[in-house]
Amino acid sequence: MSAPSDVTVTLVRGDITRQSVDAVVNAANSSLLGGGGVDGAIHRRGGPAILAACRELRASRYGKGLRPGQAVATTAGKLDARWVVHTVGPVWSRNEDRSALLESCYRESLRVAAELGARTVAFPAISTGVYGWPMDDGARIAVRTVLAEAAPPVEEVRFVLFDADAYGEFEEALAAARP
Ligand code: AR6
Repeated sequence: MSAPSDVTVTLVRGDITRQSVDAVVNAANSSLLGGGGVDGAIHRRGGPAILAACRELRASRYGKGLRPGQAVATTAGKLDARWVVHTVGPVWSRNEDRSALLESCYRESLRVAAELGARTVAFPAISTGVYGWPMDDGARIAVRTVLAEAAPPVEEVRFVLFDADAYGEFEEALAAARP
């Protein structure tokens, strides 16, 4: 699979809440009301405006919560970004192949970001923390889906990886996807 020629995929090691981009993707949970990991960090640094917007979404369109694979945008509050796109990754299962849901997280987040007019989008490694997805497989799915789906107005997709292991797995996945 080849990337649309005008989309750049970059890898950065660091904290996604420190990125200066149009859209920051959050690895949220169905409640949309915050949690640990990336979710906790985004709400902490972004401030209460994000939680207020999430509460409004729960009261209006997502009374039953956001389902795994779905994505929805809010303000980015005090982050150096215009929007946070919240998506809910699948919990890893040894017995059931849930990779279509993980693909859907990346695809739907890109769709929501593009609809808003985002040109730069930062992703964490969705589901690879609390939700237990193996990093090598999570990286392959992330890279494959983004290369296939990212399209204008999105110009740059930046994977922001927290540690050296995650960075290495994404580097390998990217090299394998476009030799
Ligand atoms: N910047 C970039 N990556 C990070 C950061 C950060 N600030 N913090 C953690 N990571 P996780 P999930 C990495 O657990 O697996 C929350 O409680 C982390 O090392 O944030 O999708 C939600 O509310 C890992 O590789 O998300 C849900 O309940 C990756 O980001 C649940 O966790 C994702 O880890 C979602 O679990």
